[in-house]
Amino acid sequence: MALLKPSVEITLPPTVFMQGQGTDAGGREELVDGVGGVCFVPSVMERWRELQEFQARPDDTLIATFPKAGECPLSTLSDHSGSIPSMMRAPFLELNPPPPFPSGIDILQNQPSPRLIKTHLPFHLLPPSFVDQNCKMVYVARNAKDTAVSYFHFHRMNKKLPEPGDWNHTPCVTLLPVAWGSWFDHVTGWWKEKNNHRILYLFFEDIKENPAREIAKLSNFLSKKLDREAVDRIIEHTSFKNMKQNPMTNFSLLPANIFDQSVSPFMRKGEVGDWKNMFTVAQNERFEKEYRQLMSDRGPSFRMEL
Ligand code: PPS
Repeated sequence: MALLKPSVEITLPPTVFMQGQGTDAGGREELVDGVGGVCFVPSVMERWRELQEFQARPDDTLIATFPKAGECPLSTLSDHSGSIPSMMRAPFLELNPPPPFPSGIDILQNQPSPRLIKTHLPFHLLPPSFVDQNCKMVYVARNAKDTAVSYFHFHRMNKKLPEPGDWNHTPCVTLLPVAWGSWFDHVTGWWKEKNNHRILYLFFEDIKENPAREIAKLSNFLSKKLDREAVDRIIEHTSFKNMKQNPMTNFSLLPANIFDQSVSPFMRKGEVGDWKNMFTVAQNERFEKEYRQLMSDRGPSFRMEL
C-alpha cells in the first residue's frame, strides 16, 4: 500500500518526457519580479491568474518546499513500484514548461481525487482554495547552507534558470534574490502558519537522520496505518541511492536542453553538511551574520550538520 496515492492515473505516456522531445525548450530565462518582491521565472507568471484561481479539493495533499529542500522523496511515497515519473506522481502546480510538456495546472485540472500536488510557493502566495478547502499540507524545510549549495548546482544544470555565474558572486550564497523568493521568508512564512492550518512541518535533516521516525509522523498526519514492513519498503524505495538510479525519480527523462545532467546530476549528493565543501571561511562568516539578522526569533531552528 502506498502511503500517498499517486495524484494521477497516467494520462500521458512517460515517453513524453523522453530525451529528444521538447527540443523547442528555449534558452535560460531571466527572473521577473513576480508578486510582492518574490521572483519567478516568467513562465510561472504567464499563468498567475489561473494559478490563483486553481480549485483545490478537500482531499488534495499539498507538498510544499523552498526549491532544493529535498521534497522528491515525499512525492515518491505515492508510488512504490517506481514506475511513474516524479512530475506525474505529484504534479508541480505552478510549473508551466514549453510544449510538449504539460503544465502543472493542465495535468491537475482533470485528474481524479485524491490528488498529490507539489509546490514551491510561499504560503502567502498559495491559491486561496487550499486554505478554503482545509487541505492537508506537508512542508519540508532544509538548512539554508545546503539549500544554497544545492540551488547553485541546480542553476548550473537547469537551462531554464538564469546562469548562476561564479559561486563567489552568485546570489545563491545569500539566497536572495532567487526564483520563488527568499529562503528566510519561505521557511518562516510556513512556520508561522503551521498551527493555523493542517500543516505538517518536517525537516530534511530529520528525515536523513531517522526516516522511520519521520515516516511515522507523516502516516499519522495522513491517518494511514503502516506496518514495519511497509515502512522498511518506503525507506528503501526513497533512499538517495535508489532514487538516483531510477529514471522515474532522477529526471533523466528530461532532455539535456532543460536539465543538463552532465553538468550536475539532479540527484547530486543528498547529504547534510555538504555546504562545508563549498563555503569559504569568509563566506561562512558573512552568511552567519546575515542569518542571525534575518532569522532571529523568527522561526524554525535548523541543524547545519548531523
Ligand atoms: S526540487 O528541484 O526543488 O523540486 O528538488 P528537491 O528534491 O526538493 O531537492 C533536490 C535536493 O534534494 C536531494 N534529494 C535527496 N536527498 C536524500 N535522499 C533522497 N531520496 C533525495 N531526493 C532528493 C537532491 O539530491 C538535491 O540535493 P543536493 O544537495 O543537491 O544533492
